[in-house]
Amino acid sequence: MESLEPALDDSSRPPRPDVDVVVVGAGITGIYQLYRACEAGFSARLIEAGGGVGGTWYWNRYPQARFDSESYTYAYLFSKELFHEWEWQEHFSSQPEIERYLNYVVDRFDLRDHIQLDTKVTSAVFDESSGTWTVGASDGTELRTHYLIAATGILSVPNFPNVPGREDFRGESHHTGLWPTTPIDFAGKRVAVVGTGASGVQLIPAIVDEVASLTVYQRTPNWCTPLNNSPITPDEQAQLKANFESMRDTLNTSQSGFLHGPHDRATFDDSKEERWAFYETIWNSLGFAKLISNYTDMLMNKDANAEWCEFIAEKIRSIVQDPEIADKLIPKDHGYAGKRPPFVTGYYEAYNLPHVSLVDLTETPMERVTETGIETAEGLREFDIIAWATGFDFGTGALNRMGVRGRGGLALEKYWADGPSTFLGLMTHGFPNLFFPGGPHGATGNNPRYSGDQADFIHDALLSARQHGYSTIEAPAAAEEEWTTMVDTYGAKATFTEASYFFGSNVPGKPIKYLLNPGGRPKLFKVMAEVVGNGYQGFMS
Ligand code: NA7
Repeated sequence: MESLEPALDDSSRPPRPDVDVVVVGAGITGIYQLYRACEAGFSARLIEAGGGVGGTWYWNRYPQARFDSESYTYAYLFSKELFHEWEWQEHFSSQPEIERYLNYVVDRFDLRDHIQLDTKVTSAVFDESSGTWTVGASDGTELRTHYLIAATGILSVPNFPNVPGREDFRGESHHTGLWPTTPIDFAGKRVAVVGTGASGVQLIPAIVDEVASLTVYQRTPNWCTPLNNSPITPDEQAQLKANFESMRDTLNTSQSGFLHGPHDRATFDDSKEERWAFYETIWNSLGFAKLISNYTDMLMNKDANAEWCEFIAEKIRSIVQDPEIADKLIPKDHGYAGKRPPFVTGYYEAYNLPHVSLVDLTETPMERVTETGIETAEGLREFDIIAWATGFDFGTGALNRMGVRGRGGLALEKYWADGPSTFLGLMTHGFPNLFFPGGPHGATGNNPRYSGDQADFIHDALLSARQHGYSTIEAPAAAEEEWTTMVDTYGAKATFTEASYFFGSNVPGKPIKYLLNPGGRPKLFKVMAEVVGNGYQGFMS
């Protein structure tokens, strides 16, 4: 029988998505976001450039790359069973264990079939008629998705110095953030490490006993203090398990996502003798306690900060035998936490070894890399291996390189040409149904804690849109402006100086803009709660 209905012209129908959700990046945030999407019954795919899962903990596999947040505070807290099953070996676990953990999580929650490895997303184009994104990748993959969640990381695009001849070097050359999966043989090699940020100062003591010679190229020294790592004892293991709920509560409500509590005294409440005794305790404390549990005014009062710095400088002078080298290792351009402070194990001690030398690039700048080594104003030094520990294009690096095109073909990197403009550090106006948990303007401390908060917010928004039949989620321009103004205004007063990569100043030509969230997690929680409390009014259509 003939139909009386007019024939529908297929070409006039908006295209249907292949999946509900595409997540980009299999780091700790992307894996969690994928887990939540699958758990809620969305069809989901995760696309990852690397040959394995782990994100930061896949790429940064240089010797002794490790957490400087306590393992159990960095790990997932969404599943008590998972927390009980995985026994971290160390208070600050190293890359191999972290990579094993993330693989375990992927298998434990049946996520692997949703993950496509070795595939780099090169374009993401929004279609206004259907409210969907078409995601293109290096291998020809093309996938239409309703929601695009770019969990591409804030420290994921390596930064190399713009020094002539870098490609000419005929020895081995590796960036710490792009470290090969096959182990590097350092034994008996002449090695250069360029950069003394958190990565360089972890790598240097890790290889120093193997190499024939080690030359460290330092542009700016950092305030390094001991990590004070140790294995987790069976007693501690039992305590962690017994206290899971209370630990999770503390972490979920803490300002920066750590367990360290604040001190109750200001610096000059104490005599010098009392201060030095307190600093000694702090020096021997775990990781970020040096920042969080220090005197209450250490970050805000210049004189208080200078006292703590003087204590660290004394420590450096007492460890490093050559006074000239010790002096070069003491920062002069910033106080404690003016830049992201690294935590070390045996770093300063390395400079007492006869085969280790320090080249101060402020005295003798790097002129070129040759086929055989590095040439500075003091001459050529020849190497077998150069390790570039020269950092990342922080915050916006990956998002600006992903070929993101929003409404009207607007290029994200053009929209953000003067610095990012975001709402909650996770969405931006003109790019509907695009989210970037763990992105610029969101970060405030222990990364997985706040990026997990953001992933939960995104997840709840997706559920609400599904429940109420909305197809588009977009930050209103006014909300974005308010958040971005808050970041720019209070970022200018931040403890971190403009020399910190948190302002993007390490990448030549990048706009100097604060890239963290100066309101911290309390501000993130408050504004998220307001949006949810108002039923996402203005966000959904
Ligand atoms: P960082 O902390 O950005 O450190 C990079 C280091 O490389 C730092 O010492 C830089 O000196 C140095 N650098 C950067 N560019 C150059 C050039 N052109 N020439 C010489 N030296 C240079 O990166 P990391 O990988 O160590 O740590 C990143 C994060 O990973 C860390 O904060 C943790 O969250 C984990 P500068 O200080 O700029 O003078």
